[in-house]
Amino acid sequence: MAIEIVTVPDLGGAETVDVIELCVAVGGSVEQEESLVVLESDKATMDVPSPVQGVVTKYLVADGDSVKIGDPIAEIELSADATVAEEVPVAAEEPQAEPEIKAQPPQQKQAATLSTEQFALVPDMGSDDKVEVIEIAVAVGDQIEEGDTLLVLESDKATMDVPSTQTGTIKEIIAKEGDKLGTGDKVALLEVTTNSAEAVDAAAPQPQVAETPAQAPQVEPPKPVAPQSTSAPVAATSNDAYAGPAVRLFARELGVDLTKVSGTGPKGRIQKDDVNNYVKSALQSGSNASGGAGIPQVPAVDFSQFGPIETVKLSKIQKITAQNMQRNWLNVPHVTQFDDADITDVEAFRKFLKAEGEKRGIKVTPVAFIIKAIAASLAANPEFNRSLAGDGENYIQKQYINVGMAVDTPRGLMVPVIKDADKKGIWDISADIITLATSAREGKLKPSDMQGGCFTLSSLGAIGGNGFTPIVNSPEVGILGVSKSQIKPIWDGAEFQPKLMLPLALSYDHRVINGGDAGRFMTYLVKILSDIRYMTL
Ligand code: CAO
Repeated sequence: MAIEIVTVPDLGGAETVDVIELCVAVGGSVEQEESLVVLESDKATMDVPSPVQGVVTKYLVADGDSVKIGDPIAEIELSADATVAEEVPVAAEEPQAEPEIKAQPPQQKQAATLSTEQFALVPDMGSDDKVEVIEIAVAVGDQIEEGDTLLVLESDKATMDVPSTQTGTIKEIIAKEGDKLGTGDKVALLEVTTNSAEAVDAAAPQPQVAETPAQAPQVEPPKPVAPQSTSAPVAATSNDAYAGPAVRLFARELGVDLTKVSGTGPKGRIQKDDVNNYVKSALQSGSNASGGAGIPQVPAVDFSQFGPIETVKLSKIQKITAQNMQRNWLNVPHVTQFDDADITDVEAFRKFLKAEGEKRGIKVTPVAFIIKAIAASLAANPEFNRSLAGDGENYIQKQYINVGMAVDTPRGLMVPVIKDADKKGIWDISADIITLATSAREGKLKPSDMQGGCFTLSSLGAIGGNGFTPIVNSPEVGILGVSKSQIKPIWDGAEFQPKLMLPLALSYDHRVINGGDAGRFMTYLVKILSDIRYMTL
């Protein structure tokens, strides 16, 4: 087997530089152009790429060594099919002040646009386990940007977005929901369009997560470029993190924001293991590795140090509910308004219907009247029957009235929808409640039973409590939380009367609903619940 000795290449003017990172373990394989070591002068850091493909059999330098041009760095045993590059450039990056390293000759820029087909792959997940695809986030024909989520994977511990490492168009989606994928599996085929001049400009190698099919045009490997003098960064981005190109590429593949990763290398430089450890700890704490829009993560706690514990798997429904609740809580500016409705007469009427209900085999509970009243209030206050359009420029006014109903089931919270509630009477609504709540508890709801809701009711009346603030079920804009009715003394102008009062809490999306709209909706709802003759109008 042939051995290649890799030496320190032309440093572009610097006399000596320090070795600050050995990128490949001894015995590890290295691709041509993959970083072998990182060197640092007092002005800039440089990755030294391997000129050949092979196995690193020995490093001839150690972390912290000072080296100069021509010094041997490593021994590489060549792969059988390896070819030696004529000249391997140093990719310099991140100068920290005015660089003294001489500029290399500028590359000739070509204005041509290169279009290649590349596979998006599952990035290294830090283990050999396969995890399930729970959501495909793109469709064929979608234009996507680097960083856009392609699909969502779910392990035992957490869900993880797989971001695209390229900007382009989705040609084909290879993965399906329910597939089990592992590191390197194909997700989708992208048509990637690159301005060739930009490609030549880029100091970092092309991301390796995308495979280039044989027939695709090849993009020239990156050539050395002079370190650019940088102006002060405006905001902390991954570009500001202290890491080499190989680590940056690795972090991009995993969707990791490097500004959140602590570096354990010399002078706090972030190394590949630091990124791995960050992802592992994010997965263990059940958080999204990308840090959830910059929101600080709750640290993982070993509760067993305080007493006996049991770790219980979340059901699929519980996990989806958790994601939806967090998404809605973070996206929707919530306001909650409170009132009590006098349902003394409704309750008397409900009891009056009991005998008839027994004949029909339908039990009428207060929930049927509340749903009927919500439907009437939506008709009278159409602001609550809107959703914000995805473009942020429009809202959608719905002309149908479907009311979702939160159902507490042993496997988690489900929200089936009572369709056309405005067109249904109390018997039909009661029958729907029974059918849907039973199906939900038995796990027999169809997807269509849970789609198309305009507004949601969350009733804890049968359980208890004075009030709670429900979370809007976005993209709906309103939700009514109902608590347990109680007899209360209500002043009628002459004396206190015992009245059955129903506590109501209306949460709404303040982007779509104003306080005045909410006040009118609630006042109308209270009025018709207090006197159901209004429901007939
Ligand atoms: N005040 C006082 N009593 C009430 C009431 C209220 N607001 N609402 C219902 N009740 C009574 C009913 O009249 C019934 O009593 P009787 O048997 O004496 O007539 C009893 O409570 C039980 O009602 P129910 O729960 O069987 O049926 P329902 O129609 O009231 O509710 C449903 C159906 C699906 C809304 C309910 O079963 C349920 O799952 N509620 C939980 C919703 C939930 O989890 N919300 C939170 C979501 S966010 O975490």
